[in-house]
Amino acid sequence: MAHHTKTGGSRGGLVASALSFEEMPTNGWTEVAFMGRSNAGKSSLINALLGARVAHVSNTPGRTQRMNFFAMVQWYLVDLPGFGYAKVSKSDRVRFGQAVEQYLTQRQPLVAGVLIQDARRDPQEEEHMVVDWANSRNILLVVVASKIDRMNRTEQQERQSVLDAQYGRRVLLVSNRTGEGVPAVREAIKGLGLLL
Ligand SMILES: Nc1nc2c(ncn2[C@@H]2O[C@H](COP(=O)(O)OP(=O)(O)O)[C@@H](O)[C@H]2O)c(=O)[nH]1
Ligand SMILES: [Mg+2]
Repeated sequence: MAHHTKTGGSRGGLVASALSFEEMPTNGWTEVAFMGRSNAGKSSLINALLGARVAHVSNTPGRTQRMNFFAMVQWYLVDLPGFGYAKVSKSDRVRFGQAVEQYLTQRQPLVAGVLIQDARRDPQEEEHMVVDWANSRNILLVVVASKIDRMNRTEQQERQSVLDAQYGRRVLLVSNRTGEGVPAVREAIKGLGLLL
């Protein structure tokens, strides 16, 4: 018992699955929000980062509708619902949209975001909104483009320069399948002063 640290033992543990502020942790740990379109590979990236299957990987878009708080070493990784819930009813879409919007605009411990998109796609309105949100709240944003294992090297280089130009920043290309590029995402998070 004595040689186990409390934080180390619970690393990656789901501590809250929230629909509103009342259900969120109250101890003030820094929060990093993971965002992306459904099916972008967000849960897979979280699992690749933590080296464990903590986040639910689903083939059904929109199944993760709650804001899921995973305990890291004195910070929370927050897995937000994906944008574009194709199979969720319109009222659910509105409700969860508002809850997430309130979280993104008002949550005090939230200092950074990780936006994940499929590297083969161009950013759409939702991705641009995330960039605008981060700029307006002075939130540090890491942009990750997934599924590069689906492209050859030439295509990867082409998408790297196109996405860098579209986002106006360096986009981190990853494969959650092979793990390529994942260490760079880990380093970016550590660069925020957070232990991972
Ligand atoms: N080939 C490939 N498939 C991926 C990658 N990341 C995720 N996927 C697949 O894409 C689908 C959606 O992934 P998931 O992590 O659930 O996406 P989420 O909806 O954004 O959380 C699943 O079938 C994953 O196995 C990747 O880097 N490469
Ligand atoms: Mg998911």
